Amino acid sequence: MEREEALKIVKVQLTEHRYQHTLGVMETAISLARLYGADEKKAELAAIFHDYAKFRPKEEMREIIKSHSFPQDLLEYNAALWHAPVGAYLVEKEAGITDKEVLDAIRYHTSGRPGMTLLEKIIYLADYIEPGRQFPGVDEVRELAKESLDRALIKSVQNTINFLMKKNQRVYPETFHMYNDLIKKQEA
Ligand code: DGI
Ligand code: FE
Ligand code: FE
Repeated sequence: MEREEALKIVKVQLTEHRYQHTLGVMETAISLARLYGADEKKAELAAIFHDYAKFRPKEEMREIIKSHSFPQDLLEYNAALWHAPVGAYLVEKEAGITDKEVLDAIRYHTSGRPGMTLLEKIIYLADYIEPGRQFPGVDEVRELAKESLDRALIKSVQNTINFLMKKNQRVYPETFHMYNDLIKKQEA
């Protein structure tokens, strides 16, 4: 699918603010794909669709997770996690995207997971550092992203875990597994 068609499909699902974020993720993901040798067209497509389900009602997302082969433990954790796997499901069903690498990049863009593919890492990181993002520590991650994808990912997942812990929120185990996996590889 070409960029213009994909953007048109996504635009009506999002607020203007979230659409601008999506354009930022798209540009950042394409740059990272070029820098780290990933497929730029897949990065573009995954970025465009990554937040497709962001504004679906919670109840709809809960029902989709319950009635399909999603990890059911998602329901025990922050609902902010749900739009990623539900998005992968809906993008296939409603927009006809079938590329498994693209769908997995959407699926894991929030929680992360151990053993992330290059494309998954690029979408996760692009979502974190796109130009519209402003939270504390983001500039440090932007700098790291120019040198090392994994070091930038470690810093971003550390920041997210710290952020959740400061607010006394639960952390989805897959996020810890992503962190541990990246640290283990860095030690090796
Ligand atoms: O959809 P976006 O806002 O662009 O970004 P996202 O898909 O990374 O969602 C981020 C939110 O999810 C962020 O505010 C932190 C929150 N969140 C809640 N629980 C968890 C979590 N993020 C991770 N990685 N792990 C969690 O357990
Ligand atoms: Fe998201
Ligand atoms: Fe996003």
